[in-house]
Amino acid sequence: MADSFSLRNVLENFKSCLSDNKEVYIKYYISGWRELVSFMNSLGSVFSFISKDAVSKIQILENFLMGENGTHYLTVQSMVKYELDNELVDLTKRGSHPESGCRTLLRLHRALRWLQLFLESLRTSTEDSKTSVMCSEAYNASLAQHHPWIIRKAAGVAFCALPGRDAFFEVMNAGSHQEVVTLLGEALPLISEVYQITEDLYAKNKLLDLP
Ligand code: 1PZ
Repeated sequence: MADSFSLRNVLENFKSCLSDNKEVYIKYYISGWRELVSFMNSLGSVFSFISKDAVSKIQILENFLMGENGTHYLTVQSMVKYELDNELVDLTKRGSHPESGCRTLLRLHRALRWLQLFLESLRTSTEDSKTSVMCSEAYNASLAQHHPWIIRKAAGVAFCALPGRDAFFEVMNAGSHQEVVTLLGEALPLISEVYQITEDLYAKNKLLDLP
């Protein structure tokens, strides 16, 4: 394989995400997503409409982080506070802040729920399990409810192009099947914790339906 994706890198980034006082570092959050995107790209061009959207969202957040107000974008917590305090978020309909950090991160946050469900079903899968089925079940239970019909349709087509379970374990590039399963067992609690902290923060600030 041309690039050096490994599931381990994803794990490392999500591990680095949490600060001592349980804030979520945006830097590692987006690095985790970059790794996932490079993985997805290695699966073929059917997925490029998904990775394009993910990359553009990662880029928006990175621009904030590197920009003149970057110190406010160190963590998800500081971003939410900064953008809300300064009225930089379109709360009910898209207006003058269509690409706020808050609404952009929310899209990735919802996708993280998909990832969590998908990896969990991969971890507990058996030889006759189908990746396409696991993937679409995870999608229907998470992201799908936020997507219009046309995107759900396109996603369904892409899922059919997923490699089978054996090949999928292979491309995760983290050793034998058993080693991948073990690594997933370590990674999932971290991903879940990052997800839950973000979910609670967004719920508390009533940001879960940002347009
Ligand atoms: C390995 C298989 C990959 C399956 C990925 C499952 C996710 C399917 C998502 C399909 C989304 C397609 C395109 C664009 C959607 C956008 O409209 C939405 C909403 O954003 P808005 O329009 O409001 O700005 N974007 C999203 O929901 C973010 C989707 C990010 C998906 C990242 C997936 C990364 C997968 C890693 C694979 C291991």
